[in-house]
Amino acid sequence: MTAQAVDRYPTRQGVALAPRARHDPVVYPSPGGPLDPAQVRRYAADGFLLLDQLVDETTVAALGAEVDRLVGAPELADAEEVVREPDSDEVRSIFAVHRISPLVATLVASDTLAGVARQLLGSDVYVHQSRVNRKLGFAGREFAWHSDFETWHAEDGMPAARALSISLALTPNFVHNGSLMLIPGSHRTFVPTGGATPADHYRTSLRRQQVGVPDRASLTALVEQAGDIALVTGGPGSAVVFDCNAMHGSSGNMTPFPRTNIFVVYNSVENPLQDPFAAPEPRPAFVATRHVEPLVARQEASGPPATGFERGDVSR
Ligand SMILES: O=C(O)CCC(=O)C(=O)O
Ligand SMILES: [Fe+2]
Repeated sequence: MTAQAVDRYPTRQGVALAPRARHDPVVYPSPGGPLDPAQVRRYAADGFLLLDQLVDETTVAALGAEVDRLVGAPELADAEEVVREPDSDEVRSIFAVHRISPLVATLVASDTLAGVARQLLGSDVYVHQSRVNRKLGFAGREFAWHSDFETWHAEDGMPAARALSISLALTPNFVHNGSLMLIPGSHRTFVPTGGATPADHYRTSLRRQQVGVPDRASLTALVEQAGDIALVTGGPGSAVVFDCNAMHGSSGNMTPFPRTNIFVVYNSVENPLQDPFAAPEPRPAFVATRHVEPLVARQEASGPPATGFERGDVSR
């Protein structure tokens, strides 16, 4: 057991703590990768970057069929990886989906996705978490505003903000079907949350998060500072890469159109998990991998390289 790192991001201490500046870089030096310098600058400034047409149609169709298969698979019906909606039996999320599906494993390890993570994080990376978020038409409920890093730090023991997520759209992400909202620039501020993490918090938080949600005054300040909220829309195969501390959330889906996305969280191999900083026990491995296994590229799972954020549609 390595010594526990100093807690540079106190949160969930049972008292209100003021937001504080992020201590870690957003982008680390690297020899290069799929992104051009303008894209890297944009990511560093906003805390996210849209990658239009990241994955080709055929691959996306295969992934969509794979998700349908997993949702209907009898052997997964009672699996802990499968999380249902708070008010219905519809499948909301499937966690560790790269462990369950070889097709998703190939995607996750592909240079198209992992190469972006390596470039921005400036090191080898491993998968901290993967999941499909389905957000079915009429049934898909919201995700409250949160910073992923706040949870990963408190509940998983992630010491530094040196991780990112890539969300790949398998269905269209429209303006009205519960697409992801991000607060530009919010990644530079760490917003501690109040309360304390209950035992086995993940069992309820993955359905509807209540602890680890920032207060309204802090959220309002972040939005005022940004001047706006970004809504990430795009067709199947489009993706957004966002920093682990970017403040984000999404509304419920009251349209008939499903919004199915695969989320992959890449953490730097130089940022291994410690004991949780503010939780009684670490969460189980299917929500937070505790074993650092650097990704080795499998066969390429995608088509043309990403060609710039201008073509996508981040509406502000
Ligand atoms: O699916 C979404 O819209 C947001 C999901 C999310 O932020 C999460 O699962 O951490
Ligand atoms: Fe999140």
